Amino acid sequence: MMEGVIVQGRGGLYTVRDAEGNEYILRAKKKFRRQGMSPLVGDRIDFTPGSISDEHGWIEEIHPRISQCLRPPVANATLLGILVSPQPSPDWLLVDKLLIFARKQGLMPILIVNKTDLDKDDAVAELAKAMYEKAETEVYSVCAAQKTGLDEIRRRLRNETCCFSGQSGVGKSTLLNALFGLKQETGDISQRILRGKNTTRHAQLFSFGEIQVIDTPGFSLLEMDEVFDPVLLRDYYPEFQPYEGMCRFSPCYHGSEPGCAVLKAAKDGAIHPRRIERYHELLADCRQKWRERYD
Ligand SMILES: Nc1nc2c(ncn2[C@@H]2O[C@H](COP(=O)(O)OP(=O)(O)OP(=O)(O)O)[C@@H](O)[C@H]2O)c(=O)[nH]1
Ligand SMILES: [Mg+2]
Ligand SMILES: [Zn+2]
Repeated sequence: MMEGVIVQGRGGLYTVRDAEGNEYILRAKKKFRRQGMSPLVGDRIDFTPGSISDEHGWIEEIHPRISQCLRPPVANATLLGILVSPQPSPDWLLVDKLLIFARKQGLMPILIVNKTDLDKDDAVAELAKAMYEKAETEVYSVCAAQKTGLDEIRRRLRNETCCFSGQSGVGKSTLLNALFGLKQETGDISQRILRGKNTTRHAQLFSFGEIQVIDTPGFSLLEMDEVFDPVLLRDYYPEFQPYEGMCRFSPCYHGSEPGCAVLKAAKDGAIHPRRIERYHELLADCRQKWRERYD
């Protein structure tokens, strides 16, 4: 039996790399499907390689995961690198959802503002910093095209397995190419709709010494379809924590309750107003799904 990491999976065939860098094509044994478990990019596995006459070998065991992400579907990532750019313009609600997902799944999120060459007056980078620095989220600025800001990112990624995520066209693959001299396919932004065109189709893991990075296909829609008690939502907002226990009501959803310390902090400018606005949007969404959970 051998050991390796799944670096790619498509159509039921998995590419697995061993410690020496050799790659194998494998299929998953049927038992995994019976267990409702499907192998993910990033999984560490035991396998039997195919013999020369076989086209593929078999995944025998999947090692316990330290993290698991379903959108994008990857295992064992430690960091979620959320990319935004001036073009396509940032969907901050998507960013907030990704931050919540990451923290729920035990991934440390970081925010990367790419395409600073297109960022007039640093508007996007400045807004990102203003909104997220109190949310305990590191914000990095890079320009993948002009290769600036890369060293800081490389330093941050050391000893981590980072999954790049974000809308199609923000430059995930271009950044990966710039960071590590790769030649992953990248795609133009449609001038008509100013969106990317889903150039990357599958998650893929790359290793560079102490750094592992997973490129993933971009998306624009992210449903908070996982139903959870709306009172838990506030726990994913680090900037609320200083006010925990200071509201008149307990529990307080920080929705529209009188005497709410978080709402007051927002009004006083200590919490970014747009973060609160979007929190209320997600709270309403979460409450509705919670009410409808038995329908
Ligand atoms: N001006 C500018 N363009 C960039 C920069 N980084 C990437 N781009 C361009 O943005 C477009 C999309 O880049 P991709 O790397 O394919 O984006 P992606 O996030 O991987 O997109 P998907 O694979 O579809 O999810 C390409 O035309 C890139 O050349 C940058 O720093 N500045
Ligand atoms: Mg891509
Ligand atoms: Zn409150």
